[in-house]
Amino acid sequence: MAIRTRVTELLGVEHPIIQGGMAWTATWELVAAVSKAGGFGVIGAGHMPTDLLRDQIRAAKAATGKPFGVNLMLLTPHIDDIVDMVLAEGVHAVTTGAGNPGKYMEALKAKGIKVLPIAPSVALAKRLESIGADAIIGEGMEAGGHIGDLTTMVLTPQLVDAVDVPVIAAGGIADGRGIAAAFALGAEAVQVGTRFMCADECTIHPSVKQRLLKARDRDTVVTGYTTGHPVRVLKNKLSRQIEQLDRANLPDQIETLGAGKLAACMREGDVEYGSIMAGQCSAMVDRIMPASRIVAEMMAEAEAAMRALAGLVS
Ligand code: TUI
Repeated sequence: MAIRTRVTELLGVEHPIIQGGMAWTATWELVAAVSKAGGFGVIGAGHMPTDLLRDQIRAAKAATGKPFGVNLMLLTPHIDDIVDMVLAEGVHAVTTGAGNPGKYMEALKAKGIKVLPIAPSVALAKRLESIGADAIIGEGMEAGGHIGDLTTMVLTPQLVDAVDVPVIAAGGIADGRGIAAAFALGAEAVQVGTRFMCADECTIHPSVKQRLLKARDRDTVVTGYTTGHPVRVLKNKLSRQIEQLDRANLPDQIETLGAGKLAACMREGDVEYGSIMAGQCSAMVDRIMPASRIVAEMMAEAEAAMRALAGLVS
């Protein structure tokens, strides 16, 4: 059994599962494993230096002949260099986050690179469709990292009604029931981040994986509202410090305190004073397993959920 949609066609993949392009987290090892499993792996560029990202792209290409992509984090200061390098190296698709990729759209499309922007609102999605987005990733505020303010449940159907290109649902999807729910809302694929943090092939520090396994339903918090870039993280000493700075309305101090803290968490394993960016569905992740099993299990669950729903109709 397979689920075919416009997104599986667009990306040339077997399964409608796109792996979230998580900074300092989605490195070539995870990306290659997801793509080999029939999903779409995405390298998280974040603030990564351009040379390092080039190495990541080459390593992913060497590890798999399957399609994969790069997430462009548009707030990074050297984003122009990164886009130039991605244009030169070539990848199947880019996802974009934390801004409007309009400036780069023409050049990317001219190279045959599909552009899948992440949009947290209907207005932005419509604008992005009008300038050539190949699909829209609607990311709800259940997601980890930088978020908008709508939930996946309300954002997805509104995007589906507003644009003609396919919609990919993101935020809060960690098992096959979530895939079935997203499809019921009209999505044609899902983006999954947090669940893949506990893939064997994900190279984040083992302490972060253990923290995710322990997470309970109310363990994430959104900090940094005063900076204009709110971020969902697992609660720890750093998140409590940032909450205090939010209450004191000191956004500049939040930016200073937050600098380098995602890498400190994901690479060095500082789960107390590092930034544990992860989604609300952290509580639903209870095993570490190969990426191929995550993909296979989620697809089997999705198919079972869809059949069970069809069985309710008489
Ligand atoms: O980008 C993400 N998630 C991220 S980026 C990131 S790095 C970072 N660290 C600290 C502060 C800020 C960023 C960690 N997690 N998800 C996709 C996403 N994109 N969520 C929200 C948006 C977004 C927001 C505004 C996309 C477009 C947008 O447009 C504003 C405009 O320019 O119209």
